[in-house]
Amino acid sequence: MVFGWFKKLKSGLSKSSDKISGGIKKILKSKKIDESTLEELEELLISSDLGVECSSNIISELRKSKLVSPSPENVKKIIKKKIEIILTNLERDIELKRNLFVVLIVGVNGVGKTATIGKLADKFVKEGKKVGVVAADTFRAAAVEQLKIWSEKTNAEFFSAKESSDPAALAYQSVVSAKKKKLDLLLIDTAGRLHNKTDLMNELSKIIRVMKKIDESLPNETILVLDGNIGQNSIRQAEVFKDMCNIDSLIITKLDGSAKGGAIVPIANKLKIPISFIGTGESQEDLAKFESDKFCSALLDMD
Ligand SMILES: Nc1nc2c(ncn2[C@@H]2O[C@H](COP(=O)(O)OP(=O)(O)OP(=O)(O)O)[C@@H](O)[C@H]2O)c(=O)[nH]1
Ligand SMILES: [Mg+2]
Repeated sequence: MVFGWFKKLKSGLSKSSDKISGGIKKILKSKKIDESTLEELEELLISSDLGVECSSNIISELRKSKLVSPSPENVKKIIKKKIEIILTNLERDIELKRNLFVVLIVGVNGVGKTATIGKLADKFVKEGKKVGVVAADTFRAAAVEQLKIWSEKTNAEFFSAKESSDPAALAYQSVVSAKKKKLDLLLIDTAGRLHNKTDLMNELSKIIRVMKKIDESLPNETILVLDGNIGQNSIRQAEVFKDMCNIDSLIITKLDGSAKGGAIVPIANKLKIPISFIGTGESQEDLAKFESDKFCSALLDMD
C-alpha cells in the first residue's frame, strides 16, 4: 500500500526527477569531480528551479566532501540532505481539531483551487468524515457547477448561493448550517484573484472578517494554492496574499506537468510557510500529503 503510494508520487514528479537525476547521471558519466563538473552540476540544479542559494549550498557541500569520482547516488544523497534541512520543518498535517473545521482556499486564477477541494473532500470523506464544500466563487456559474460536480463525485455536502450574491454572506451561512448539520469539515472555494485586483482582495478580507463574527478562530486553516508550473514566480504571488491574510499552509499543484518541482525548495526557504499537500494530477487521488523525506526521494528518483 505504502509502496504503491510512493510509486505514484514518484511518477507524478517524474518530469522533475528525470531532469535532475538524469542530468546528474549524464554529468558524472566517466568524469571526476572537478571545478568544471561542479559548475555543470550547479547549472543543472539552478535550471531545475532549486534556487541559486540552495544550489550554491549543495555545491559547497560537494566541494567539501572531496569525493573524487562519486556515484550519482552519492551526489543525490548529499543533495537530499541539504534540501531536507530546508523542508523538514515545513511539513504540515491538517488535523480536524475542531468539531467543525473550516478551511478557506485562496489563490490566483487557474492554479487548481477547485480541483484541490475535490481531492481534499475525497480524502476526508474516505476517512469517514462528514464534509461540505462551499461555492464562494459566486460570480461564475461555471465555477459553481464545477464544484457541484466534485461534491457529487465525492459525496460531500454542497453549499451555494444565487449568482452574483455576496460570497462573504454565503461563507457565513454555510458555517452556521454546517455546524447545525454536524459536519466535520467545511472547504470554502473562492474565486481566483490576481493580487493587483483590489476589489477581489477586499472581498477576500471580507469573507474572513465575516466568518470571525461566528468564531474568532475562523477560518481554522487558510490554504494558498500555488501552481507548480510557474516555479519560483509563485513567491511573489504568495507574498501578496500573505500581506492580505494569514496563510497557514501551501498546496502546490500540477507538479506532474512540470519539470520545476524543485521550486518547492526556494519557495519554502523564502516564505517559511508550511506545505500541507502537493497535487500530482487531475483525478481525485492525485493529492499527496507533503512529507519532506518522501518528496525529496521522489524528486531525486531515489528509493
Ligand atoms: N495535471 C494537473 N492538473 C491539475 C492539477 N490540479 C488542478 N489541475 C487542473 O488545472 C485546471 C484548473 O484547475 P481549477 O481547479 O479549475 O483551478 P482554480 O484555481 O479553481 O481556477 P479558478 O477558479 O478559475 O481560479 C483544471 O483543468 C484542473 O484539472 C494537478 O495537480 N495536476
Ligand atoms: Mg475554481
